[in-house]
Amino acid sequence: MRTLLLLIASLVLFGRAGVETAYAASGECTAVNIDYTLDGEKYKAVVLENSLVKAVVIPEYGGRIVEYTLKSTKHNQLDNTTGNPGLKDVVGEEGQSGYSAGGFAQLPFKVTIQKEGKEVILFAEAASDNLKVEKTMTLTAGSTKLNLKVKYTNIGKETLEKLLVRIHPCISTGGNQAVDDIFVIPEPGKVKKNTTDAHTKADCGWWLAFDPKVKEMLFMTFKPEEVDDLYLYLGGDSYNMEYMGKPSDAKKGESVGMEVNYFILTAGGQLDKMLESGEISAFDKEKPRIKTEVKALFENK
Ligand SMILES: [Ca+2]
Repeated sequence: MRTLLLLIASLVLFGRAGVETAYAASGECTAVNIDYTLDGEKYKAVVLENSLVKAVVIPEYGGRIVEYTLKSTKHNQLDNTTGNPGLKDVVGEEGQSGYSAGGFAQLPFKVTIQKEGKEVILFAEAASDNLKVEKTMTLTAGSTKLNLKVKYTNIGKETLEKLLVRIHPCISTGGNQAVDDIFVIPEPGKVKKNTTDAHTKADCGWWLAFDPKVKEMLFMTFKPEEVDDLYLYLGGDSYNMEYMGKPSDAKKGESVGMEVNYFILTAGGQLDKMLESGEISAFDKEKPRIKTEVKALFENK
């Protein structure tokens, strides 16, 4: 039954190839196939869309997300201008080379749309000799939230040691690169701002980037138990805000994974609603500090 449903979903999806983005009415989330050109290369891409945001995924190019765009301003919050564009994930031994580190960011992924309506869920999968990667990207009606789950499973015979997942987005908050962007990286008892390249222990479950000129914020949440290290990397006018997972051994059949959320805010007041509704969940201890930091940025304090 599941196979049949997936087949139908694929037919529906690919039956609409070539269509430009669909109008996504309020309360509705859609997935549409489009032709997409990036750095002179032509790709088949999938657009996930609701009334507020759209996300463009290129299955054949590592299943990477190359656009996370606020529709009201048309600002893509991801940087597409680097040699390794958009948001991708990799796994490796301690995050370095070995196993297929980086390789999955280039491989073609098989993509299925699992759901459209109140939310749209894109499932992408690919495999190497000893690892299978599965990822799920979800947009929810009436929210800017982009939820991403990645899971790497050992499908070989040998135990893979110290597997470490990295989620690696090239970011351009407010639709342009670093220039004046402000980074807020909380640690217990303190908050770092305007930092240069930094590794920070991932204890608090959130961090953000803010563009003070256009007043757009990329607010990010994650599960501290899955993340060892937050890595802010500034490269010229481009930057990454990278998640480094906790290294863990994976026996045959075992998995390592990570779940993260991205939000786009254009006013401080939006945050209160998101916290109240549970859209930004957990972090009760952190809520007062999140409110203070976000408000101060939007009010230019
Ligand atoms: Ca910016």
